[in-house]
Amino acid sequence: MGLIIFLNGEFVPEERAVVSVFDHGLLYGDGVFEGIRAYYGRVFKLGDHLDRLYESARTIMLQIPLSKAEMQEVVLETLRRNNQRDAYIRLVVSRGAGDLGLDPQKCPRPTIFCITATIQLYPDELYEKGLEVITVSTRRNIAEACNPRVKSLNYLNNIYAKIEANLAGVPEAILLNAEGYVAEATGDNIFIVKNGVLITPPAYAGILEGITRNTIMEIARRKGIPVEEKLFTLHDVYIADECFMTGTAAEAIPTVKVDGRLIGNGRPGEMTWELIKAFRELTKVDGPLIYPGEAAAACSCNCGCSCRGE
Ligand code: PXG
Repeated sequence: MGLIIFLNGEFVPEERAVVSVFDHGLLYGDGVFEGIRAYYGRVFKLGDHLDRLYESARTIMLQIPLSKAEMQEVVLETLRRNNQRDAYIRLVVSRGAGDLGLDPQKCPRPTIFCITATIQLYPDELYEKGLEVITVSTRRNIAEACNPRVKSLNYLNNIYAKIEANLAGVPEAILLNAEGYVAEATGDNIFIVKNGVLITPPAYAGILEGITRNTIMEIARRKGIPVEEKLFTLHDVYIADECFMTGTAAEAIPTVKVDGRLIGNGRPGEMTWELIKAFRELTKVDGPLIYPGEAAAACSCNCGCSCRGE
């Protein structure tokens, strides 16, 4: 059965969920978006995703005609209309239809849509074995041009890198920033572990501040693991004890080979696994419930999930 999509205030079957060819999201990549996950009947870190969506919109001077509370309800109601408890959610606000010129002032009404789909995950085997990645020649956009901190619809920079990864036959690629420091992957943030310290590039390295990234840092700090946001180079990656990538789709995935160099002993690291496990536990309890009545009917197995003891 087809999906029900939220589009500009209506819930419509997917074959009717179409936007104008004059939409500047399509013509120019002028818009913002979020990729969000629902787990166990809750939308994980929904508040953080909405904050980032509205922050991205603010920077590109796109006025979203819904409050955050209304937007939260859009996400929850789309999930309900599709009877979903676990999903990958794509929330998009584009500049809307205008004329064929660039001028955003000619676009009176933003286009808003929400798709709640099933997710294509990396196979379990990749989590057990770890990813092989390469560094690509494409550099991450400089902040003064198309700021990577804005989650805009303009992803050509990342797509160039993805094409290089595809050509090399690997699933992800590391991008350096214009200064040659490690920035991030095409759709994931990067972490390394060295001598017990968890290290990830800072926002000013020119990255998207991933919500998974922030959650992993929070979990690590709670566990007493030292965390540093600092610039590092490829040499630091090659000599790291552990490496992993984080993103809404991948969660956290061990990375064991970079540009042909084995990382550590070439197997997923211990700290990486400790963090992945803690992250997966958090997905059971974080975020607003899709079906609010379920709060009282919490599971009897006491695992924090929403299985209701079934
Ligand atoms: N960096 C970039 C450039 C991203 O696009 C992340 C990091 C991770 O952020 P979160 O908040 O998810 O932890 C992202 C988000 C894909 C795909 O198909 C990935 C993203 C967005 C859209 C598509 O791989 N990742």
